[in-house]
Amino acid sequence: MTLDGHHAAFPLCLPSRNPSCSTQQRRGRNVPSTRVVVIGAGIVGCGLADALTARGRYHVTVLEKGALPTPGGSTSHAPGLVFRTNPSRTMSAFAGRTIERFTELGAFDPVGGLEVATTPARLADLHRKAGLAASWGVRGEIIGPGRCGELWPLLDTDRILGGFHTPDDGLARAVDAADGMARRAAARGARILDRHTVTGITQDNHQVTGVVTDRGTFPADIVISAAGFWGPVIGAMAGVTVPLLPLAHQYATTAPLPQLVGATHELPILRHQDRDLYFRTHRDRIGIGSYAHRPMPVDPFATDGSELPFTYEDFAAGWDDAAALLPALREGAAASGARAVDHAFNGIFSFTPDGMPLLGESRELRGFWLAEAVWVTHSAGVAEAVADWLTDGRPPLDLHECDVARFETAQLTPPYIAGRSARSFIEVYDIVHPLQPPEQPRPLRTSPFHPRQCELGAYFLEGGGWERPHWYEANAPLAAGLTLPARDPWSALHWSPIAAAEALATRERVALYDMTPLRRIEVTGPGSLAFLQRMTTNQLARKPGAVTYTLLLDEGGGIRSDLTVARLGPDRFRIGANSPADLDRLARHAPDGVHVRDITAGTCCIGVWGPLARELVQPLTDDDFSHTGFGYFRAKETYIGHVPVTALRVSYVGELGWELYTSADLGLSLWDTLWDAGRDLGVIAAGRSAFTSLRLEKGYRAWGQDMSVEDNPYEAGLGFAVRPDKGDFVGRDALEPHRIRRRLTCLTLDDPGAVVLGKEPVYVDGEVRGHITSAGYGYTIGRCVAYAWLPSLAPGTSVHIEYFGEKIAATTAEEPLVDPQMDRIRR
Ligand code: FAD
Ligand code: THG
Repeated sequence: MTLDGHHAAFPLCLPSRNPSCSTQQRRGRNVPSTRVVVIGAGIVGCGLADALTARGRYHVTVLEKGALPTPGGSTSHAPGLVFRTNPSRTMSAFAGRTIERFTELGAFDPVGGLEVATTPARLADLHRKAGLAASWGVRGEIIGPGRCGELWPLLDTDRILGGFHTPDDGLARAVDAADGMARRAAARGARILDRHTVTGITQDNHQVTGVVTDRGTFPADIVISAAGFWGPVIGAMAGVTVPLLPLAHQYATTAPLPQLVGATHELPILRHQDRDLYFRTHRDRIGIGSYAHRPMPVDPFATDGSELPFTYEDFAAGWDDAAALLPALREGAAASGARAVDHAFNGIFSFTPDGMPLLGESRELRGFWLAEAVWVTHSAGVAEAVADWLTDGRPPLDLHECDVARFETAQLTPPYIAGRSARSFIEVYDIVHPLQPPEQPRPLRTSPFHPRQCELGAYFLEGGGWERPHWYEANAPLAAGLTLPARDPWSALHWSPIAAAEALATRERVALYDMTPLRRIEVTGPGSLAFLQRMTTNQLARKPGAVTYTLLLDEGGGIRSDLTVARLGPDRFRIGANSPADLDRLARHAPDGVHVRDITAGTCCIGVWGPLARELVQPLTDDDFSHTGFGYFRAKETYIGHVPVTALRVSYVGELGWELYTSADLGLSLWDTLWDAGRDLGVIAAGRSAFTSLRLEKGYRAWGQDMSVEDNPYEAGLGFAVRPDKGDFVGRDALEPHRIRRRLTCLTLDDPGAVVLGKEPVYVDGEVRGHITSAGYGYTIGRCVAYAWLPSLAPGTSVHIEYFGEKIAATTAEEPLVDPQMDRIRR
C-alpha cells in the first residue's frame, strides 16, 4: 500500500499543539512569553500584530522589508472595495469583522455597494446572491434600473436590467487601517520593524526556531508568514509549499470628470461583473479595476514591488466596456481634453487554486503559520481568527475552506497551482455553478474503475482532484419511463433525470458506487486503541470486526469530522474520513509507536448497495454474508471472487450492502467480478447525484456542508455517536448536551416540482432564521429534501426558502424520511 509521500517525512510524535502551553511551562505562567514573529506589515501582518497583542500573551515582532506606512506590498495600492456577499459563509463573516475593525479605526467609509446586471443570467445570479446575503445576515436588496441610476448617476441605465444594493458595504482605507492596527499593536508592546528583509527561516527537528533578516536573526516560537504574494518565497526558506500564484491586475484612475467636480462624498462601490469590471470614485475621478484581461502571472522570486507598468493593450476592451456603462468616461475625457486615464498600473496580488485564503499551521514545519492570499476585505477578520486559532489551538469559526491543510498532494505541484490559480483569476466574476468542475488538469486522479466508467458513459465532475461519476448515460433507458418535474436552468445544470433512475434502481435492485475518493486512513501499532479513544467520541473498545461511527471534536466540542472506524485487529484500525485535515489531525497527535497512514491512493472501494446486494455478493464467496453471519456495522477481511477484500457492512445510501475495499491493482478485477455476477439481478453503476439524494433521504450528514467545528454533536443530531462516560476524549469537557441553540433540521419542499441547492436562506414567520446546508431531490419520497440550521421547530412547521428571489414553501419533517425503522438496511 502506498504511503502518502507528503506525509512520509512528517514526524509522528510531536509536542503539544498549543504553543502557549509549552512556552508557559518553560517560563512560568502569565508571562507574555511566546515569541511570535510576523513576516510582512501589509494589512494582514498589521492585523495580526493587533489581534495577537490584544490577547496579551505574545511577544510580537513584525518584520517588514519596505518602509512604513506604505511598504510597497499589495496593501499599499489596494483601492479598498469591501463586499460582504460571498458564497462562503466564513468569508462573509471575515468581511463583517473587518468592517467592524476598520470602522473603529475610522478607516471605513460605508458608501454601500452596487452590483449591476446587464444580462438576464446575471440578474438571476444577483437574486441568488441576494439569497446568500440573507443567509449570512448581510443587508441587501434587488433594485430596478431607475434606483441604480439614483445611486450612481453616471450609469447608462438603459443598459442595466437591475442591481443588487448592499448598503453596509463600502470603501476601506487600507493603508490607514494597517497603520492604525500597527500603532495599536506597538502601543501594546509589539516591535514593528520596517526595512528588515527576511532572508531565511531557522528550524530544529521540524520546529521553527527563528527568522533571519539582513539585520540579524530573530528567535521565534511561532512564525506567521503574512508576506502576501511573496508567500512562496518565504515558504521556500522554510521548506513549505505555499500554493498561490501572484497575478497582475489592472487598476486605472481617470482624469477628473466634469460630472463629478465638487463631489463631497464617494459614490457606492460598483461592480459590473458581466464585463469583469469594478469601479469606485476618488471624488471627481473614477477608479476602474479590470479582470477582463489575460492572466498575467508574476514570479515572486524575481519581483520587488507590487506595482508593474500599465499595459494599455490589455485595458482596451475593459475601457470600452467601462465607457459603455458610464458614458461620462468618454465625454469627460473629451471635454477636459485630458488623457482618459490619468494614473494606471498593473498591481500584483495572490490567487489560489480554489480562490480561498491560505491559513493555519503548515504540515511540514511546526510553528510555521500562513496567513496569505487574503484580500483587504477579509483581512482583519482573518487576523483575529488566526490569532484565536493559535491561542486556543482551534479556530473560532469554520475555517476548513481556508485551512492550508485542505490540499491533496496532487494539488500541490507547481503546474497545478499555477494553472488552477490562473483559472481562479479568470473566473473571479463569472457565474459559477457550485458543481462546476475545473477544465484543467483533468483527468488527474482516477479510480481503477475509470475505464469501465468511461465505457458506461459516466458524466464526470471533480472533487479533491478525483474524477467522480455523477450519473451514467448507460442508464438512460431506465430513465425513459420516469416522469419528473421540469427543472429551472440553474438546478438543471450538472443534473440529469438518469440520477433518478439510478436512485430508484438502488432502492429496488442493486447498484455499484465508486467510493474510492472516500479518504482511508490506517492506524496501527500498540496504543492505537487508546489513541483513537482519546481522539474520538464513540466507544471503540469493541472486539475486532466492529465498525463504529464516531466524531473527531475540537477542544471546544465542535465537530472537526465524522469517521467510521473499523477495528480489523487488536492494534489495527481502518478509518473512513473526510478532508486531508483529518489525516493531519491524527498524524499530529499520534504517540510514539502508533502509525497513521493515508492509504487512499493505493486502495479503492466499491459500495454494493440495494435490496439484492446480498444475492449479488454471496455467491462470490464462501464466507457468510447473511445477516447473522455478517451483521450491520461489522467488518471482515475476506474475498470476492479472486479478489481479497476488506468488507464493511456500512451504507451511506441507507440500503442493504457493503463497502468492499481492495488494493488498486485489483480494483478493475473486483468491478468486473461484481458486474458479471450482477447482470441477472439488473445491477447498474450509479453516480454521486443518486448517492446524494439517497443519503439525504436517509438523513446522513455530510461533514463540511451540514456541520463543522461551529456545531456541537447534539445540535447536529449526532449525540448518539458521543459517549461521555467512556473515558476522556478531546472535546468531552466542553460538551453541553442540553444547550441546544439551534438544530440541523430536515425539511421537505411542499411543491413536488420545487428544488433548492444549498446555502439558501430559510424564513420562519417571515424572518430569516437559518440557511440550507445541503439539499437534493428525494426520488423515493418525490420531493426535494433540504437540511437547514434552524431554531428548534416542531415537525410539520411551515417555513419558506428563498430561491432566486422566490419564496418556496417547505415543512419541517421527522427524520429520516426513508426507513426510520432500519428494516431495509438491517436484514
Ligand atoms: P501585502 O500588502 O503585499 O503585504 C505583504 C508584506 O510583506 C509587504 O509589505 C512586503 O513588503 C512584505 N514582505 C514580503 N517579503 C518580505 C521579506 N522577505 N521580508 C520582509 N518583508 C517582506 N482587495 C480588496 O479587498 N478589495 C479591493 O478592492 C482590492 N483591489 C485590489 C486592487 C489591486 C490593483 C491590487 C494589487 C490588489 C487589490 N486587492 C483588493 C487585494 C489586496 O490588496 C491584497 O489582497 C491585500 O492587500 C494583501 O495584503 P497582505 O498584507 O497579505 O499583503
Ligand atoms: N463510509 C465510510 N466512512 C465514512 C463515510 C462512509 N467516513 C466519512 C463519512 N462517510 C462519514 N459519514 C457517515 C454518516 C453516516 C453513517 C456512516 C458514515 C452511517 N450511520 C448510521 C446511522 O446514523 O444510522 C449508523 C450509525 C451507527 O450505527 O452508529 O451509516 O460513507 N466507511
